[in-house]
Amino acid sequence: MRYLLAWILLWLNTSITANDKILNIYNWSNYMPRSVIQQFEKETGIHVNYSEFDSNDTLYAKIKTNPKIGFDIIAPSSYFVAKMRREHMLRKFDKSELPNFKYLNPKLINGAYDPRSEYSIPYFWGAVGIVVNDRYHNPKDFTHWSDLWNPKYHDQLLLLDDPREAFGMALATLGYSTNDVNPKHVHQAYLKLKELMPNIRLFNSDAVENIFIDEDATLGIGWSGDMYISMQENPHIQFIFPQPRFPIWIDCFAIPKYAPHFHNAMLFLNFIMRPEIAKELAIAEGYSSPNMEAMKMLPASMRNNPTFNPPASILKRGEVESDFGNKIDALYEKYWEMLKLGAN
Ligand code: N2P
Repeated sequence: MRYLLAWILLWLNTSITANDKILNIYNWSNYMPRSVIQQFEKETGIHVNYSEFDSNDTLYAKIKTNPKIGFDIIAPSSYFVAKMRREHMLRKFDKSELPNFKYLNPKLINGAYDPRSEYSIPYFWGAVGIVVNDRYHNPKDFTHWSDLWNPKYHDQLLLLDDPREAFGMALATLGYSTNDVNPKHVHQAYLKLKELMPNIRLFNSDAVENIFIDEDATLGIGWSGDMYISMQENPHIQFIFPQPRFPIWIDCFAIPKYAPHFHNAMLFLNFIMRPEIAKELAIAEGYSSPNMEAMKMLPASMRNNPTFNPPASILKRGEVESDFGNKIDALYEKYWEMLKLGAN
């Protein structure tokens, strides 16, 4: 009996130790280079299981339907941090345990979505804009979102498969704020998007870079950093910040309420805020970093590139996506489904 007990204790101990050395990350597609994960594994001895999603909605649904799914790190945009926090889906942490937090830009922390930065840290931020390949189109023809509605672009557009980005664009086209929650305006935006359907060739969010690089689409909307990376491969790609205004998002890292490896998640958060690592991340992914030290370390060619780092004169037309609350979220969901099903 004593022998059996000792054996069980030994087994329990090894399995606890083994579990301890794991971190399960669920991130946006094409959003972190393998080299950074490997460096974390090497430094800590923690094995990372890494998987990807293509929209906030997918991330949210996955955790809502199965809160104990086992993710330790997730990457909601700021307005989903607000929603998930409200619905008690995130685990609070003490940022004083994250010494590298001090490198973050004060303008990008403590936002309304997480006023005391207790549930999230910002990872990257960027904009939604028009993407044009200048071998096929004259970029000068695209200054306003409404230019995409021109019937001559029949069956040519890539639209991000993302209700918030599509509605943001449609609301701006109608002259409203991209964060307008008036149900009448949201309905008008839906009708406006319906008008655009004949011009849409495909919806996609997780292969946008390659689709534009390979010129499988030559016009559409995209996220700034994905396009910054695409331009390095295909210099005919141009990114335009359209009139009159455009959405800005802040993607964050957070720890789900039932994360099995909380301590490892904290180590990871601190690791990616180390300036050298944040710099490597920005170079690999083409997105602006909230890490001020990392931004200083970047080559001037990147810092001065408006797609990567838009100047204040452009940014003043940007609107940070805000949390709408469940009622408006449901309205978006309904219209988005109707739009994609081609319903009336
Ligand atoms: C990266 C996707 C960017 C996410 N491929 C925009 N929220």
